[in-house]
Amino acid sequence: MINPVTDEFIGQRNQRHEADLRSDYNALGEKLARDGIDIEALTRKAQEFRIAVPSWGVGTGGTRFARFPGLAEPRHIFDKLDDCAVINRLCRVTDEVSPHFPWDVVDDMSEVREHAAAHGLSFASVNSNTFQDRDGQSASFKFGSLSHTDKSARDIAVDHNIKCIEWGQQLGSRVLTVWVGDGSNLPGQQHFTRALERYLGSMREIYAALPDDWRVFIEHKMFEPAFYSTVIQDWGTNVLCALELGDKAYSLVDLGHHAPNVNIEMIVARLIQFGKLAGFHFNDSKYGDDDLDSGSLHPYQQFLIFNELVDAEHRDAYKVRPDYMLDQSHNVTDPIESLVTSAVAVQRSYLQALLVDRGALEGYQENNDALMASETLKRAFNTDVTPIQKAARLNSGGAIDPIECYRAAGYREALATERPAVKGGGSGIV
Ligand code: PSV
Ligand code: MN
Ligand code: MN
Repeated sequence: MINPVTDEFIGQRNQRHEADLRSDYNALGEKLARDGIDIEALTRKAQEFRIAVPSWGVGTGGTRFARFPGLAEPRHIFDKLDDCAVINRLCRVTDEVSPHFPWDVVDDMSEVREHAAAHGLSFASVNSNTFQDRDGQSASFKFGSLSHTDKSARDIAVDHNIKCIEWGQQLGSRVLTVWVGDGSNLPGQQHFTRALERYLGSMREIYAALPDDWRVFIEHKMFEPAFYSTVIQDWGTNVLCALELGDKAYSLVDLGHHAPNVNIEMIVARLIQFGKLAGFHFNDSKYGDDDLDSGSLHPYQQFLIFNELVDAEHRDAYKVRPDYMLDQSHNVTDPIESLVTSAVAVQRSYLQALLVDRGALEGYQENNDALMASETLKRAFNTDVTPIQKAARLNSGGAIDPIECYRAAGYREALATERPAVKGGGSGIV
């Protein structure tokens, strides 16, 4: 495989930006020092930050209407890992990949693990797919999977999740994420209680198959592909199921899986308080599960979520630290560029949240000074931490300007012959 995005190439491109970065970094360092903040300590935090990328995110996404594949689309998990390696090489915060099964299954999974390791990548949570039928499947998921009325369909779904754990073990993962598309399209179609009982029955079987050091993450979603009701519709049902299953079950928050205007940062605070926050699928949205690039529409909401996360770190409130992952669909951009930009956008929210003066905020909260409490958050949010992020990438061997570097390298063009054009069409509603 030809890969022009080499460490050497990145180093050469960085030379063009180093002088500007040094002066921006020094200016920000002086400004932060006046508030008693050490820019070097923040830069180390930026370098330690990690967020996983989804294997499915590196392929061009689609809508219900069409899919328009780009140049050099990845053909299989090995190509996907090559693309993930480029993302990590540029931004140096995405050294974990989250695979989706059966999309990413091959005969010998040890080859997948070795391929990833050769790129310095390892595996985050594994995701099960019971929202699509396989060829020749004996009972369909059309009316649900883990909650289906037909036991034989439920058994196929349970069995698939158990296989996902086994594939995950071969990859060195220790988390299974379960999202089901189960639900109903018309009032009366489904008995709410019985459907959830069936779901819990299936999940108990999966839970029993978890190895000792594994956890299971439950993902809720308000609608789509079911449009009237979903079995795990919100964080309430999610956390009730996690409590019902036991200590290895946690609730995962995908930002796009809520009604518009829901106070997601407050959900995060509640899940932390009761020790049930699994982690996140980051993305952004305007209307529903739009899967837009993280921080592209609601950077303040993303910052407020990180404000809760950093507050929990500060209070030493975690039993287990939450996992961060991107879960996006890239329909009109190069997925590599979107994933790099999004990883940087999430890292930015984290750094801004680290800037919050927690002592002052607590004082304003205790004294009911609403205006100054809000200003304390905004002061942190309005600080441009870009020089810290650039310096962190430079220190870790990444690109100061990752998109400029990626475009200059001509990665897609170099791979165009090896990865022939694929046809568009079809529906890609998930
Ligand atoms: C569903 O909308 C979802 O967010 C779940 O995480 C799936 O696993 C993922 O998208 C990919 O289809
Ligand atoms: Mn998701
Ligand atoms: Mn989603």
